[in-house]
Amino acid sequence: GSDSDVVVETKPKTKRPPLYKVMLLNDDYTPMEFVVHVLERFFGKTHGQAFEIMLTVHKKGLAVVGVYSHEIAETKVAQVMDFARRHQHPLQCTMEKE
Ligand code: TYC
Repeated sequence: GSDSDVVVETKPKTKRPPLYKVMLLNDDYTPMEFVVHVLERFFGKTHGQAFEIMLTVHKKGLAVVGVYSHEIAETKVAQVMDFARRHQHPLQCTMEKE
């Protein structure tokens, strides 16, 4: 009967894909100009933005440089790590789920 009817509402689940923060880590050896170049080349930053972010990493130890889907984040990390390795700089780039 209507007394015992139970209505269970279901939420329409629109799943957004998880996002990943891509971060640069500070070190004592990578030249500042190289980091600025990386931020311009791989993250589409202007020279001014790139310089500011580089200084943040230098002073604080790390900074988020962009937020992307898993596949794009992985590509950015691989591109930066390869570019740094080819230039023999110890620059590290990592990603983390937001
Ligand atoms: N600390 C480096 C230096 O003094 C510069 C630097 C900045 C290195 C940011 C890495 O992600 C980095 N030459």
